Amino acid sequence: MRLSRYFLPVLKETPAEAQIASHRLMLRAGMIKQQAAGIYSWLPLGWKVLRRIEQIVHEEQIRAGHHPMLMPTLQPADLWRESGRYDAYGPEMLRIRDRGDRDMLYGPTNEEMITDIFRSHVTSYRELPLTLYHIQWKFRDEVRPRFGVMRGREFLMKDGYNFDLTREDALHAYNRHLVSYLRTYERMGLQAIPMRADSGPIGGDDTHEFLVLAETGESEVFYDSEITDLTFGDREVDYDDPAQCAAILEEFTSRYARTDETHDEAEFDKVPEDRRRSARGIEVGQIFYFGTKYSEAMGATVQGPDGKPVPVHMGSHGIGVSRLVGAIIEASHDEKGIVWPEGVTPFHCGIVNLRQGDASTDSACEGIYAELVKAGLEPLYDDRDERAGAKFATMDLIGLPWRITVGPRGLKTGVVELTSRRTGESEEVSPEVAVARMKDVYGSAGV
Ligand code: 5CA
Repeated sequence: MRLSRYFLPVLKETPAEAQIASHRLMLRAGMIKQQAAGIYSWLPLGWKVLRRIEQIVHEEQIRAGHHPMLMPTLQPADLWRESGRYDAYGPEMLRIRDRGDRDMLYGPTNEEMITDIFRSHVTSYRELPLTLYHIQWKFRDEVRPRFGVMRGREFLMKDGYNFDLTREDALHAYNRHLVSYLRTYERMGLQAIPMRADSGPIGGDDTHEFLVLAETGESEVFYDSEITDLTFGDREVDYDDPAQCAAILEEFTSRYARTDETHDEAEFDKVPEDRRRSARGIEVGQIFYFGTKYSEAMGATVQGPDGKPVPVHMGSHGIGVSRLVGAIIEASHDEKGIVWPEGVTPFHCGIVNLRQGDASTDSACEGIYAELVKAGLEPLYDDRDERAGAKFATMDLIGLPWRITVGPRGLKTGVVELTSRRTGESEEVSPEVAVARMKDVYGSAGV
C-alpha cells in the first residue's frame, strides 16, 4: 500500500475524551471513529488489525477441531423466553420490536440460538462430540461503555459452543478450549493468564477468564508470580487426547491465579510471600462449562447408547476479538505510539522514502516494495512529499514492527536502514538483505 493513496486519518492532537493509552492511540492512528457511546467504525488500519486477530482465532479454532459458522445479530425473543433469560438478562439487552410487533433482540451472546440449531438437527449421540463457533458482533447496553473498544456496547466476539454426551466429554471440551486459547493469545504476542472466575449470567460452575496484565485493566487479579514464567511455545498438541489437554490445563492452572470475584485470602496466603502479586488485568476471554442448563430448558436431547433420550452437556467459550485490539496496544506501546507484535501487525513493514522525487531513491523504494510484495508480504510505503521527521512520526505512531529507510546518502554506498520499532535499533544493510530479513522474520513468525 502506498500511503499517498491510503486512508489513514492520523490526529496530531491527543483526543481529550480518551483516558487510556490504547484508546488514545487508536484514535490518533486513525484506526477507529466513535459513532455513539461504545459504538465504533473501524477505519482501514483498525479493520486490518481486527481481521488479523480474527484470522488467528479462526486458525486456532479449526486446529482444535471446531467448526466455523455464522449466526445473525438479531434474535427472536421467544428463544430467550424458553431459557428464562429474556427477563433475567436485564437492561443490558437491547430489545427491539419489528413491524409485525414481534419482540426481537440484538444478541449479547448465543447460547439459546445454538441450542435451537442443535435440537433441530442432531438426534443421536453418534453425532457427538460437536463444537460450533462464530465470530459475530454482539450488543450489550453497558452502563459505562469506556476505554474505546475495551468496553464497547457493540463489540466483536468469537463465541463457541460444545455439545457432548457426558460431563466427562464436556470437561475435555473445556480443557481443549483452554489449551487452544493459550496458543491463540501467544500468537498475538500476548501473555493471557487463565484465572478462576465467576460465571455471571452465563451460568455454570467451571469457568476461567483469560487476563492480560495491564495497569489500566478493569479487573483486579491475584496470582502466584511463577505463572508469568510459563509459555506455551511451539508444542504439538493432539486436541483429541484428553490426557494431554488435561495435563496442559494442570500446568497452566495449578498455581494460584484468581480474579477478585473468586479471590480467597486464606488460599492466597499459602503462596510464598515473595511470589504473591496483586495487579490489574484485561479480560480477553472466558470459558464456561454449564452442563445441561440450556439443553434441559430447551429440550436439546440426543438418543443415548441405550436408546433413551439424554440432555447434552454444554459449555461456551468467548474471545473478545475487538477488545483484543485495545489489549494488545495496552501491553505493547511506548511514548511514540503503538508497537505491534509481528503476529497482528496491519502491515509487515514500512518503507520511508527520505527524498521523494529523487529518481534513484524512488526507484530503490519501488524495488524493495516489489520484492516484499513478491515474497507475500504487505509493506506500507510512505511515498508522500513530507519531511523525514513527519514520516518517522507517522510510522512510530502506527507501530509497524520494522521500517526500511531509504535515502540518497545511503544509496551512494548501496545501503538502506533497517530499524526495529521495538528496540529502536538500526542497521545499515543492502536492500536485498533488508528484504531477506523481512522474509526470515515473518517466515518464522508463521505469518
Ligand atoms: N457466551 C459466553 C462465552 S461464548 C460469553 O458471552 N462470555 S463473556 O461474557 O465472558 O464474553 C466473552 C468475551 O467478550 C469477554 O471475555 C471479553 O473479552 C469480551 N467482552 C465482553 N463484554 C465486552 C464489551 N462490552 N466490550 C468488549 N468486549 C467485551
